Amino acid sequence: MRTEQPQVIHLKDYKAPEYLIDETHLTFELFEDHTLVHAQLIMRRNPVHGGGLPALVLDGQQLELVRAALDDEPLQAGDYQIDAGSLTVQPRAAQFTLDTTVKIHPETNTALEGLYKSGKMFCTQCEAEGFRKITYYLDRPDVMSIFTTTVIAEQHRYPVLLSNGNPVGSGPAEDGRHWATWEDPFMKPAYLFALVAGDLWCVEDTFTRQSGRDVTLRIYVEPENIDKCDHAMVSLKKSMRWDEEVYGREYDLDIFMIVAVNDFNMGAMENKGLNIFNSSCVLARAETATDAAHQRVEAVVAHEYFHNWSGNRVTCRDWFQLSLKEGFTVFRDAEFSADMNSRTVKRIEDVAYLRTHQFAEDAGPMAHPVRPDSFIEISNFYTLTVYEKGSEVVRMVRTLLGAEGFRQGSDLYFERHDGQAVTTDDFIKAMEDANGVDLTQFKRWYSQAGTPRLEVSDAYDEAARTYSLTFRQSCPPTPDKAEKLPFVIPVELGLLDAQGNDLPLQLAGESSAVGSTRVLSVTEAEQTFVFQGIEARPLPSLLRGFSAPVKLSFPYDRDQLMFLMQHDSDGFNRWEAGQQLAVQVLQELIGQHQLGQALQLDPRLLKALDTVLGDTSLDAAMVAEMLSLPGEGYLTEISQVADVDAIHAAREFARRQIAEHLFEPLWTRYQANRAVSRNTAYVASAEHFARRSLQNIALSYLMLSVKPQVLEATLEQFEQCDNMTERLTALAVLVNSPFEAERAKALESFAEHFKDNPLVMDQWFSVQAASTLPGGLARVKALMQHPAFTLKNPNKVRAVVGAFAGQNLVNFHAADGSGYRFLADLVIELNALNPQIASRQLAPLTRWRKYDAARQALMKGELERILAAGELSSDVYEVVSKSLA
Ligand code: 0A1
Ligand code: ZN
Repeated sequence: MRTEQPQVIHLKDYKAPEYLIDETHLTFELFEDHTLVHAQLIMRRNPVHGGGLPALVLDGQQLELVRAALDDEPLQAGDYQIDAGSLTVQPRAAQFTLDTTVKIHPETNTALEGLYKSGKMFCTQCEAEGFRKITYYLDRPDVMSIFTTTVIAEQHRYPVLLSNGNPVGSGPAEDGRHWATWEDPFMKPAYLFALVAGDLWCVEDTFTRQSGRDVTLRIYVEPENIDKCDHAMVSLKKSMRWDEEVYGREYDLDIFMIVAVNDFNMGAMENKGLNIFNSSCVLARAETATDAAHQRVEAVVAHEYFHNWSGNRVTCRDWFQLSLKEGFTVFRDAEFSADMNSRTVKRIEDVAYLRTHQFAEDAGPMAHPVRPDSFIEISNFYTLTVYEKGSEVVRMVRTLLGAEGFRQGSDLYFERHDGQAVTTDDFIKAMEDANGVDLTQFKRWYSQAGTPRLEVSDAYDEAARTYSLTFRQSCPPTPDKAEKLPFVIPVELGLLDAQGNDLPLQLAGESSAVGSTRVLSVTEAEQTFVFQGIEARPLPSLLRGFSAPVKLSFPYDRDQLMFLMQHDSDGFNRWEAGQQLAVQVLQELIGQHQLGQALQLDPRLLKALDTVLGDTSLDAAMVAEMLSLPGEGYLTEISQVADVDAIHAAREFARRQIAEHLFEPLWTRYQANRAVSRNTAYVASAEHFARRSLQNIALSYLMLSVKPQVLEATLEQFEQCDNMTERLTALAVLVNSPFEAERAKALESFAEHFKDNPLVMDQWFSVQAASTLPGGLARVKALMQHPAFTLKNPNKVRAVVGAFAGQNLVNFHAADGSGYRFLADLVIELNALNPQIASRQLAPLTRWRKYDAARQALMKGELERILAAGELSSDVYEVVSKSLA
């Protein structure tokens, strides 16, 4: 809970630490009703500062100080000051040793930050500022130290004792206890510290580094999950090889460990040599995890592994630099996934996610630059902007420099800053120095919030045979800044002739064409590019591969979009043309609904989708992506004022029309793909993901027809399949269907079968919470009474509350405000249990500006009620107060 007035921390106030910690020696004595932490810190005055010995202020929260000594002399009460957030002592020399012992209570820690218990095991989460809940320390990323950790616990309950680095000793202790000591030879900040104690089993493998040395790999899980680790292990080995091949980065310790825990606030954590994972991001096997879950495991394992270089060996100077490690690492994991699976499909998924969620954040009250200027609670800044937009910024650097130049830049960055805590400016400087370029203007992507708009118009001059494109960029005001300076926007493009072929591209002033797809740098508020030698008016394909995170507009008509859908040589832009066509058609339906007119679907959308369905040369996953209409969340994001009911009605109408008019081709493709699935054992590979994704989207359309043969097929798939992807889709299709008896029976048999598997039950919860059938809130409340539900487990909260407020928009935004009231009550309750989760669940309420006046009033009313609830954590306080500002 917030114990003092919330303080705003500013980047401009950064000051190097007064003292450094060369060595950190920790001993943990774990008991059932408390834990003792002994810390010995070998410290010295930071030489970057002048003389004098200012007071030493160590961070510490919720710690009971048992003992403190300075250079072996016990400190008496008057020798130090303690307040809610710190311990202050006065050093007497430039070098000294500080010993402390504190008592803490992991057994009652429901915030899941610091040392806590997940089920029967002890584990830690220290990023960003959790270490201060473990011991008094300089808990900031620019204080790096060598850690030695001893863990002492009851042998029987906690046979496995782990920490960072290499194991250096272990043995029995008194009273049925035992100990283990770990030494991490690499300097690291406290946020990378980790400790685990529990009754765990592990799968073990080895990886041989390019340079020849072996690394031991271990994945630790609770015994019942030992059969669900293979996919993560394979993913880990692929990641290690990929980082060697693509970035020239080898692993550095003799052992790399992953531990799966059930109670975890985020996806996973890159602690040095000892990654701790939300079990949902490690455990996967065909029977219990979907294709999406398999891909997520592969991506998160890679992400955490890649942090070993982009984050651990080179870390952040302060938390404003978070995107230094997160944006870069998301970019690295996205490229890894693209290399392992379908590159175009991965890009489509990422862009759809960015445009729905990050663009909404960038347009809302919590909008902030990729490198924020200030915060109250750093936990609130693990955002889509820092992660996903941050990754887009790194991607643009690569687009501008080319793959080779980018690699030279990253080599220089790692070499120059190994072992240091640095800034995003240092990252860009390495890119500049390695390539001899000036990225000063480009750096505005780090300092200016908001999503730029890029309006494009064209002109064709028949006499001169020139074609010109004019770009106008602007960026809406955000809470931090009203006026924005122009960005550097890399626009990758091509020009299509009447046959759909890319034309050679020769800009005015160039002596010959330079390729048929190229990157233009738009750097001014308005800028025109002229192409020469163009025989007839071409059709531009703009922002290929989504080369910049902007809102692009060009006045395409629907026939032109259909043409691009079929002919664009850029797979991403073929999909994008289909999306834009669907957006135009859906917006027309929304308008009709608002005017009370009968809905009339433009048949061109049906024709375009029919063509896609009939194109057997197209990758099945691409067909599935192109059949997916833009989501309600995206349609909300691009509306001035989102009409929730009209959006839902329009989209559902279009889906039904598609099901009706394209029943035959959908049925054919469903049956063909289901037949293959029926006769093929599950494989987690791109080709198999593709088949199942087409099969499953086809089934979800087909069910809208309510035909008996589709019900029969759904039940057959539900009962006979060998994997969770097919089973869960069949269940979701039934849950959203009018077949009540079949729905109830399927839900019951699923729950009976999987009741002991919490991750599968999360899926069972979330398909129901996301069902847009009427009565959503009542269903959600009933789900929360289910014995498998608990507010203490973040995955359960996300599965029920997150799915309801984030995906079930018609029900959450019910006009009577019942959804809002429910969420506010929940946030107030969660605030006391787990502030980070409470604050994340709040996001949908903060978007009130998007809705009509009546809903705005209801949403704001709930935010005000939360604010008045008192005893707010800094996490919740910051989000609520900024949303109301
Ligand atoms: N660094 C981790 C994410 C993470 C951040 C904060 C956490 O607790 C508040 C936990 C994990 C990553 O990017 O994977
Ligand atoms: Zn990360």
